[in-house]
Amino acid sequence: MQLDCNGKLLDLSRPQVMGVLNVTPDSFSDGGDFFSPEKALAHALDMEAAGAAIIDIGGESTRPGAVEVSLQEELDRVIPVIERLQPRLGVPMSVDTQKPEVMRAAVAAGAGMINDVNALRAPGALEAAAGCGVPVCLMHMQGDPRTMQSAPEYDNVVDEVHGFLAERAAACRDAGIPGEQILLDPGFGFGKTVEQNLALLAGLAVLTDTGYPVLVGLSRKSMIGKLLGVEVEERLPASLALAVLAVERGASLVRAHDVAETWQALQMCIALQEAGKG
Ligand code: 9MG
Repeated sequence: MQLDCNGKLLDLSRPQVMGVLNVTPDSFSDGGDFFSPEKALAHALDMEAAGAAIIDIGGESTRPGAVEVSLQEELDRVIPVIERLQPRLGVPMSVDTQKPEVMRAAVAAGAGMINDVNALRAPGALEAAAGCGVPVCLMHMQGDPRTMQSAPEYDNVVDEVHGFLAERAAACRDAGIPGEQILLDPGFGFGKTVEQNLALLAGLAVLTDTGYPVLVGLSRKSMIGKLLGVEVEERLPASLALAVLAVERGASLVRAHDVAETWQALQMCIALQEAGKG
């Protein structure tokens, strides 16, 4: 399965890594590391060389408690980076944004996918994404980043996340986005307790059975810290384990900070799948 991402292809016939590029001063694990355009560019090229099949570029942190940034600030952070990477990257870029104006400007600058943690619910976002003509990733989030971790509640987290994503996918199709351009994401850590995250991972087949490719973001997330008592910079082994567990349950795309290590882990899943044992 190949997705056309604004002229660059994303091959989802096998699991792939989405490299994280946060052009922010305050993201939870790498805030400030790639805030200057030069550092952002170098990091994106490094992630491509390490095996990333797509680079996800965001200018607004979505960590719990993050403050919103203005439209102009977000544009100023991401658009110059996308413009400069467009001729230099062989792999596509996605733009991590909730704002319709950023979606349009990013795709005009060369981005090939929209990654919206708000599942295109902002006013005008659905229409903007449909007009852009690129694939979209719809993520589930209960609440918003400022409040989402205060007391998340579900009767059945797997059914509720599935129902929400199915409804958003239908809204996308009604707005003219073809089904082949839709990815789903359960939104690990976005308004979920550790137990709810684990239930979602255990029940991931409910999402992969929809036929839409499933993206997961588990890299360095706080559920690892809460379960194991380890700091952000010590979460690589658990992040790799979670990536493999997600791929074993049918995930197609793994959003990760540590691209080389994650790609190495996924290649073992692929080897087993290709040997007919996976
Ligand atoms: C931007 N961002 C941060 N975490 C994420 C996750 O888990 N999934 C997606 N799609 N985007 C994320």
